Amino acid sequence: MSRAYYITTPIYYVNDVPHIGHTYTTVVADTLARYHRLCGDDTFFATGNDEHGEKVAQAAEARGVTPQAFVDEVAAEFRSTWETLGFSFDRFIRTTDADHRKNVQNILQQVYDAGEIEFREYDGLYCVGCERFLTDRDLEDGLCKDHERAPEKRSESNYFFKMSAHFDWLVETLNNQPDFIRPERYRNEVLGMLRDQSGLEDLCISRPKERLEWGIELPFDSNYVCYVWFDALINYLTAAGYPDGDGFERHWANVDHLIGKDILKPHGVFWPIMLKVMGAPIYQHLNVHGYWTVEGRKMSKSLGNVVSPLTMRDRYGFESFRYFLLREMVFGLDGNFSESALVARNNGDLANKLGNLVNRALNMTARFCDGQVPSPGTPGASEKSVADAAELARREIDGHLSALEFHRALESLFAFVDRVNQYVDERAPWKLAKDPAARADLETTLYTACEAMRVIGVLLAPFLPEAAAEIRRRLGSTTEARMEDAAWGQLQPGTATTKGDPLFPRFEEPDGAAS
Ligand code: ME8
Repeated sequence: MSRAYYITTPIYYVNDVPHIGHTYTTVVADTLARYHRLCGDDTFFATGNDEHGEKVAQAAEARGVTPQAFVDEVAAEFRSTWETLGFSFDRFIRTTDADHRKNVQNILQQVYDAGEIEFREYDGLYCVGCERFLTDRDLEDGLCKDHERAPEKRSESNYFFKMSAHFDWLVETLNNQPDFIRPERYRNEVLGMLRDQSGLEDLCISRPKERLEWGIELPFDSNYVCYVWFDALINYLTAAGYPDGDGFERHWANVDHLIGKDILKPHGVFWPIMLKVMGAPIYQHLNVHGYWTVEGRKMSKSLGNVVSPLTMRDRYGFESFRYFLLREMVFGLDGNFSESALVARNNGDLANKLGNLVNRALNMTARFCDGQVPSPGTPGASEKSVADAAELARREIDGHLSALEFHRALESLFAFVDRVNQYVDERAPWKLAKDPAARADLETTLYTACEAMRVIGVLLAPFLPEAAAEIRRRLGSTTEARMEDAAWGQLQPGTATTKGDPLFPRFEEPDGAAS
């Protein structure tokens, strides 16, 4: 029986256009979703947009349009970009969706009825960038650390979620489930926040309408709208069909959240406590990745160094960019993007290793075997070692993906590509072709090279779905890949093959890049 699996990305704010950061998280989620589907798991993948809150209201006002018109436009752009890039999401959720608004109101009422929300007077320093009141810890020289601007002094009556009553429970949960938040450094970070609770208090979950109208109205007080984070986190439930949609319970029982380190506190502290209070099962894993810098610098609109996935696609092809993102970043640590590093990865791994293998295996099959997969003779020690290497790659990829080590999974896959290239070099089919007595050896060699390519076309599918499908197509298969197909020896002799263009073009070093 297949296992259920649910993977989420953060829902991105609509006051920005899709960039390398959003693309990275979504590429990782897409890779995991595709891997689980490959393994036959009942997989659900959700992404979307976070559309309420003060920042959005301000951005709409600056553009002279209503918030609804503004979010409709930007959400359409996000969605179409994600579709253009081929992400395989099952639901694109928007927090303005009717089912989501209803869920947020029902949950608020439930939590209020349970006595977990209280009305209080509050004075504090508010950062519009963070959409929350700041504490001393959030400040450096009087400025918000994240947004480098001065917060505003505000005094308001508001509703508070009595979150602090549950901190001890959360510490216990983190201690009992070591992989609840991973990698471990982020679990420790959350434990640190909970230990010295200076940065944590009860959570203000309302905004008076006189200040902000753009949000979901509190069901128990129409003078207020819901705080954007309380609304946004609930998206993960709505997207999977909460409360009684088809498959909701199954998927929710196996949910993996994926986020960047910037939003650790709401996901590591607010969210598990919200789930506990509403009586829903707590998520399985919170997976936290690091931040991309660009040519060694923080990415920002003012520096003009924001990397767009569509620009990268136009310049290098999206899969080359996708490969770079997965191969270059160690999940959990920060990574640096540079076009010259992307070009080096593209030329070195994709064009020279993988592209070259596909190219020569198919060219020689065309030349020496009329384009048909030949019959293998009895496999010798080197054929067996290639078959063993295929199985090792499959096992290693599985282990690395379970540990979120995408770069190592690709290293294992490319170690197999290297092994096959080495095998072809050793067997030198171009020499065997000159000797009629070596015909059986030639056929065994080309069969082995094509079979290895077929297995690569399966194992590569979660990472580079288009290139993988193209490899399988050139070997006569147009069906979706399944993990069972990665077992050695399934390629049928006599299968017609197609040569095709180079799988990955080589690129010149970009102008001005360090060599
Ligand atoms: O925080 N490097 O949305 P957001 C890596 N709406 N990842 C990056 C990145 C970078 N330089 N920049 C952004 C929000 N990201 C909320 C989320 S969820 C209930 C609500 C990615 O548009 C990374 O995944 O600011 C980060 O966590 C997310 O975009 C923040 O997206």
